Amino acid sequence: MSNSAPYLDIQPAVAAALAQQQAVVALESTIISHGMPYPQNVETALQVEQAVTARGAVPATMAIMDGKLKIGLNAAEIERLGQAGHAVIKCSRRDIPFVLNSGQLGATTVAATMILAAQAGISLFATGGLGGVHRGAATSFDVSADLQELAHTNVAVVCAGAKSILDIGLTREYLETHGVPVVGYQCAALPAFYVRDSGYQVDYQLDSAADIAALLKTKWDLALNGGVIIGNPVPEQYAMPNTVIDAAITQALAELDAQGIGGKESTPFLLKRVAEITGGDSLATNIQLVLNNARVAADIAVALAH
Ligand code: PSU
Ligand code: MN
Repeated sequence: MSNSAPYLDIQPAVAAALAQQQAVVALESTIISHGMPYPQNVETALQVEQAVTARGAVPATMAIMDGKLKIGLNAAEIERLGQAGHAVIKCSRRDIPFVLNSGQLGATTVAATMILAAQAGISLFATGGLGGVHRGAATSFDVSADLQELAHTNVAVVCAGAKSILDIGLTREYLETHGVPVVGYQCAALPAFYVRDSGYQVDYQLDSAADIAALLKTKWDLALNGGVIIGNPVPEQYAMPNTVIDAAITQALAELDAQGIGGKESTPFLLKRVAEITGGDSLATNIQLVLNNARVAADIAVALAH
């Protein structure tokens, strides 16, 4: 049993929805501080919240702020995170107690957002892309803590797959070993963020929010603990050409190597460089896929609440 209640600051609208067992969707904040430039990061975060609300669920953006685990942020708090950008501490599981006790500003990764969501009793979460097994992990040992969290924590993550800055094949193997199902929402191919097809299949395709909610219920009723990945491809009209993305990723990876960047800096560096190399196109794609994931997560949360 955890004793997390004194550490949580749950926004009133989120607390009310949880008390009445209404649909809530968790949202992460590393995507705001480290995943997109200002001011598009703030604009997108607010639009994502509106997309969740429009589908009948309550959004809860997570962060660590003023010595509290924040379950739900207001617009001023989202602005604060977005403006501070890379000055905000990127928090995964490891970082939570330190940043909390120091009173510093922390943004939550997928792993940390799952932890906060689970503490608050939220089981659906929408984001852009997951962390995973990095290319060259056989020697770097760089495997995102997101994958370990999915192995243990009962939160379903709607995402557009993982960027091919990662080794998607090895990421799939890791998830299989740890019993994390990868579901395709209306798709058989696992999406790869900017593109609709990573070249890998999902484990199971499900075509409705109700079917996915039923899967989550069965998994957790059976105490098969851990998360579920719901891959939701970027809408066709916003997908990017494979060649453009592949070239940008190859260049960003070479720069990462040349500069000897590792640890928690790797993913933000790669995200930033890919966005810079591809210019505004990739940012537009990024925004659209996050909005699309928010809608699907809200639909599943509503179905699960019924
Ligand atoms: N991938 C993206 N966008 C992101 C991230 C990953 O396409 O914003 C962020 C998420 O917060 C994810 C984190 O949880 O990076 C993973 O970081 P790491 O690889 O250091 O675990
Ligand atoms: Mn890493």
